[in-house]
Amino acid sequence: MRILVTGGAGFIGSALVRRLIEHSDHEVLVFDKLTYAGVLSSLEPVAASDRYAFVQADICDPDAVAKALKDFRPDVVAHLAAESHVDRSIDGPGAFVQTNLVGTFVMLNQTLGYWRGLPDVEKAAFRFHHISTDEVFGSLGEDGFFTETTPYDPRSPYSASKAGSDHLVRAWGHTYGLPVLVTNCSNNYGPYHFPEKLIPLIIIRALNGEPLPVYGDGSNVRDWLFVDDHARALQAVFETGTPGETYNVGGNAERRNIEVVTAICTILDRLRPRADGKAYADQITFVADRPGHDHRYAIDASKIRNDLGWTPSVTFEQGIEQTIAWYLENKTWWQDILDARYATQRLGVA
Ligand code: NAD
Ligand code: TDX
Repeated sequence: MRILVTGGAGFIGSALVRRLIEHSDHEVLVFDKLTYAGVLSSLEPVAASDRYAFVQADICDPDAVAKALKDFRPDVVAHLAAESHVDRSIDGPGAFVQTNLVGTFVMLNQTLGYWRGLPDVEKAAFRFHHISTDEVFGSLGEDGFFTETTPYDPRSPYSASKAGSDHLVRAWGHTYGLPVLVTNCSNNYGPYHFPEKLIPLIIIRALNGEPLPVYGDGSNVRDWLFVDDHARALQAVFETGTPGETYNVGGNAERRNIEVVTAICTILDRLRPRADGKAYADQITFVADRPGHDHRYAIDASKIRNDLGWTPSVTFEQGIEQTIAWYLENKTWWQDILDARYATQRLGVA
């Protein structure tokens, strides 16, 4: 199959592309604008493959999207390109509306034109797979899980823009018959995670001897999934999922933020003890809470398990250990990001 991956230079997109090149026969075209969050070095492991190609372009540009579709003739569009960071959506929501809503509209409209021109057999096999988040469902109390039928209740500019994009995708499926798939996934973590997100931010700041900012009292809960397991889920969905269906993807690994930060500190104490012999946990600092901070997300992933046979392959304890080891061994990857564009746009505690 030929897979066009929007946002393929991002955290999850690059994990998907590495997986497809290394563990399948599919051909991949990455379509990515290379915003501050796009990191080409995340694709270095596959850059030499003749089944991989890259085009730098904006999903909001209809001509660029149409050209990529016409030239590459994909069987699958895996749409991951988005503005993804909640804190940035609070400071500057415009880019989120533009990329996540308008960009998804452009992707759908151009893909519809391309799909309508395909021969019947290719038309039937084609899939537009939209990659979304569990944040569209809002915030849970101490109990309960998000299922595929949980009503939408987005509460941040980021999640509202993703919720709107999910609705657009389903509308293009219902109204125009485009064979769409939607996945809503919980918090990912793993290698190549951009340094502004909680887990890499804590690892890097710990190693740099900086304060480790925990929002509020650290009691907010996220359901963590190792990124390579998400990539496996995405492949299962676009290869074997039923068009028109939604699949929730989650790690069944709920942790309070303070538990995550403490776990990172404990592992670093063992793998890379502080020079002064003190514990990394001494660097933990409670800071002002995120406005509108959702309390808890938790996914019921029984549908994708029962229908497609997907389950996570690693526990949170295994995944976080692997992730920390990767950051220790790949300082160049993240130091380059800190030194370059991101240095002028860094969020969080100075
Ligand atoms: P990311 O921010 O790491 O990467 C986004 C990528 O999209 C970057 O390479 C960026 O250059 C590209 N991009 C942004 N705007 C673009 C545009 N206008 N045109 C073309 N490319 C553009 O994001 P991520 O964490 O890899 O998330 C990927 C997708 O998965 C997003 O749609 C996100 O909403 C969703 N998601 C993320 C998580 C998570 O935990 N990170 C969980 C569930 C769902
Ligand atoms: O410095 C921090 N301190 C802190 O306590 C940061 C950056 C975050 N946090 C908290 C906020 C959240 O409760 O940690 C949790 C995780 O924060 P993020 O890494 O910013 O992720 P989150 O807001 O949960 O959203 C992520 O998961 C769902 C992705 O960024 C989204 O794109 C995805 O849809």
